[in-house]
Amino acid sequence: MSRSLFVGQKEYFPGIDRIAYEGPGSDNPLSFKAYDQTRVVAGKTMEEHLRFAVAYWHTFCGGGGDPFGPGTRNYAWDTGSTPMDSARMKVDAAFEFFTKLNVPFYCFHDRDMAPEGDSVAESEANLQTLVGLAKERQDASGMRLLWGTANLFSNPRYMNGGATNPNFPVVAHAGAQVKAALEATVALGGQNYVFWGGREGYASLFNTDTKRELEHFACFLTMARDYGRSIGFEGTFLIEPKPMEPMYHQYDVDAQTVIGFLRHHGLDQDFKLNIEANHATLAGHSSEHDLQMCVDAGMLGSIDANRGNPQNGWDTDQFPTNMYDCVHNMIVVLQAGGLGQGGFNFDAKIRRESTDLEDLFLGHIGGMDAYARALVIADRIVSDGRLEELKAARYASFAEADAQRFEAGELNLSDLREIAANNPEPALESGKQERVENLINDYMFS
Ligand code: XLS
Ligand code: CA
Ligand code: CA
Repeated sequence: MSRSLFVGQKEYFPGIDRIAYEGPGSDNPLSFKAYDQTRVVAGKTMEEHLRFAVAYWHTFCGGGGDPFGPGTRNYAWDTGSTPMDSARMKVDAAFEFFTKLNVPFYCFHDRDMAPEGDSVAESEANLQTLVGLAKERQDASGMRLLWGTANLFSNPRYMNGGATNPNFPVVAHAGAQVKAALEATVALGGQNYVFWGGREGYASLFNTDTKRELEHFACFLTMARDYGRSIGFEGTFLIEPKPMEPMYHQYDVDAQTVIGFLRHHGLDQDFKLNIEANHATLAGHSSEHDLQMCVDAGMLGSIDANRGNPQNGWDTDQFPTNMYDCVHNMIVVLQAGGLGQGGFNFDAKIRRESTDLEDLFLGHIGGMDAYARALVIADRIVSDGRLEELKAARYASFAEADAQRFEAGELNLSDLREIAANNPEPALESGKQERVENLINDYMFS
């Protein structure tokens, strides 16, 4: 084992070496079977396409607790003599993990990295200290920050929301936190800044002025945009939709809701969307649906790669291993020309029953291999072109002169009535759903 794989005095993942690509024939569970970072697919390496990120919160802050019981994992980095001490150890553990996993990016909330202090000033100072350490570790390892964000949902003061809280002093606290988190993101060269509307929503209409809260939200996002730009943040602001959990109703329900909101408030030039697969399914969609809505609007920013559980509607944040979903998502991403400065962030946690240290690696390896395989399959599908041909064939009638005038906005309803009345009953055109589904399976398993 090379000592360069860990930093500081202590090795937090002993016995685990750098995870390498060993190919499909390997039976080493701590190796990549499909993710070969240098392999070129559709003109870019796998690393460039996928831009994988580790989520600081699930991987280093989640011990497996749930509403029915405490955590099942005790981590060595949680044993510092003070919260700041543990936070420093956690940074070292995190960078050891990133280096061993060989992943290029990570994402964090302010409170994942630095403990909250007794005052705004102390919280800011804590964050600056830890960000300084993370910056040193980034410079030494080559790791990059995909996005930063602020946790506006854990502290009890945010129980009724952050930016949309009916109590203005709480809104001010949310502002203070976002200001500091933006500064941290800039200091770490973050490529994006995320707003997930944790408790931006409500439980009862009887006590909530939704119009006012949504206006406050837009006001707050505008201030954040302006402050970010004023301190040199050149990345993309991202909104991450989610329909519920923890709030009964959350304002950022799904992709189309957020797109409409951003456009309505003139924020669509600076903001895009971060689509989490499990949030899309919680909203009653598929993840590829929400991705496609973003692509159609020119607003796909990044992806939180995970999955829910088909047996319930919860936000279980499992690692993505369902190949059909991964392939579908990758088709949308490839057809859109890639994620730009976004990436695939594993907003995923190992199960409460997964108590070995190596399970953290196994979860990420599984997700990375799943998306690497999906990339190869999706590239085959997209470059072969048959799927697109079948799709285009369904719209062939729009090449006709009247249809062209319709698309140009040159017809009115009376014109449509004349066309309908003067032509024979339209022939039934099959949607060919079974044909396209079979085709996808042929690509996946041939
Ligand atoms: C929670 C969200 C959260 C965001 C970042 O459900 O997924 O983790 O990604 O605040
Ligand atoms: Ca989630
Ligand atoms: Ca997420």
